[in-house]
Amino acid sequence: MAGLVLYNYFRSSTSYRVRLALNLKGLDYDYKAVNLLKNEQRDPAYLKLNPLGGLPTLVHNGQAIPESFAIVEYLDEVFPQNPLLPKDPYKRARIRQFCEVINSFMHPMGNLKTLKYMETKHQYSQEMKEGWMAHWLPQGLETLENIASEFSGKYTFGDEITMADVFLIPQMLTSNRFKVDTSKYKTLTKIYENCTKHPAFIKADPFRQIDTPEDLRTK
Ligand SMILES: N[C@@H](CCC(=O)N[C@@H](CS)C(=O)NCC(=O)O)C(=O)O
Repeated sequence: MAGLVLYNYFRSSTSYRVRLALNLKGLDYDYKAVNLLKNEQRDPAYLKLNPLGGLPTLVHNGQAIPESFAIVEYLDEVFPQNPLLPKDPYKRARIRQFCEVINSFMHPMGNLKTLKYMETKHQYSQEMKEGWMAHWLPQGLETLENIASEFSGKYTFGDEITMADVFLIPQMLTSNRFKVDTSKYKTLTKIYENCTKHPAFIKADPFRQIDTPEDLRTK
């Protein structure tokens, strides 16, 4: 088990990124479920590991690492098998750019705390939340599509899976969940179809985790 413990939630897209990185590297880990709907991410014990109360947190040999971007990079450094970044510095920079569009621009727009705030302070209905997402997410998806159409092969950057795919697939799923039409992004759709056939992606799928509720579980 290499002393790896992952605090995560089946539906959290940032958790999904880290499950993907672990699976792609063939690493076993102890799955600790933190239920976002029960606000368990605000429990004082969890806040000691992750002061912003976000999922996921990886604990490796007793040391906690919050933030999925930092975790994925850490795993890639400590477990070099099946690298998630190529050697070429230019491509590495463009992959990080691609991941940043997702991590810094797209993900915060749909984060639970963002949408909860809109709901409680500004009386946002589900329809208004979908309108909010329909405004912001296509801007990110458009940028991702342009980058992917420049670099893609079977996956986002050529024919090897990289960190870009680890960030992209969870965000595509979130976009679809908020009824943002991703089918018009042809390159991203092709990559999504290729990735989701891969065993590491099947194993990390939100609808196949130990904390996936029965009614959402893939049969
Ligand atoms: N930038 C952080 C974001 C962490 C984050 O906020 N994750 C979401 C789940 S996808 C969460 O835990 N939200 C809890 C909340 O909004 O209260 C990361 O990549 O790890």
